[in-house]
Amino acid sequence: MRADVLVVVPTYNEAENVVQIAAAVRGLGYGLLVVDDGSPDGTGEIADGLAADDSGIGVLHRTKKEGLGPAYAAGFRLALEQEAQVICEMDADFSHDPADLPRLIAAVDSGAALAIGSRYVPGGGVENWPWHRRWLSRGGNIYAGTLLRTKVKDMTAGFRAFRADALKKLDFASCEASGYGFQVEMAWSASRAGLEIQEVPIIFRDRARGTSKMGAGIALEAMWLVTKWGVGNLLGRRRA
Ligand SMILES: Nc1nc2c(ncn2[C@@H]2O[C@H](COP(=O)(O)OP(=O)(O)OP(=O)(O)O)[C@@H](O)[C@H]2O)c(=O)[nH]1
Ligand SMILES: [Mg+2]
Repeated sequence: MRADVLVVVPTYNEAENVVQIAAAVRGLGYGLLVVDDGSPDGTGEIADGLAADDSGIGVLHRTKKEGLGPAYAAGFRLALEQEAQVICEMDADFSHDPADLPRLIAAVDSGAALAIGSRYVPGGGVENWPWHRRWLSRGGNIYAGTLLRTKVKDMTAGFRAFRADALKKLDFASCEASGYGFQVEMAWSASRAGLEIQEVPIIFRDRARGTSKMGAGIALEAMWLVTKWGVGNLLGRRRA
């Protein structure tokens, strides 16, 4: 049991995955917080049913779908209020293997402020993703890494563990991005704050059940914001 660890899982129409993902997290002995944006398929109600039988599960209901960023920001606020010491991010669709959570948490236990489950360090990778998703993810990461001048190889990764005191230093409530640009924004903030970031290799697998929420709008938002931050940073450096 690790009552000090809370795994935050955002959900939107994950009725086919939420029971199994909850069982996997609870089986590892970690607390679970589901952040559901009023899923029309009843994910939130299913999660409520699980929470009624297990005090280690919490459900945060939000009224409308606002994207990953605001869902995580609300989840982080609650996690810190509840005094969790290690706060994890994980998708509900098993693209992130819950069995990798102990390695992420171990990295934080041994000193990292932020552990990122990374596809782009030796030992990491992607399985059964279509070529256009691979290209988008790889290209997006190279673009973000170059423009933002960070050493983090997988900026868009959504499988993470934060030490609570490190998370408190990051102004997650003011993040601009609502899609996976949020992940880039958080990794960049952590890097600028001088926090110790450790990338832990993971294999990312395409979802087996349920439908993707990823769309062109999310990718464009991330690209636009990275460009804006990168250019702003460059001008700021020149002025300094
Ligand atoms: N609360 C909330 N969760 C969301 C929202 N959008 C996506 N999610 C969840 O965030 C996680 C990642 O979303 P996915 O749809 O799997 O996006 P993705 O992993 O980039 O896309 P795929 O690889 O195609 O599955 C999943 O657990 C989703 O249910 C949202 O607007 N609100
Ligand atoms: Mg997914």
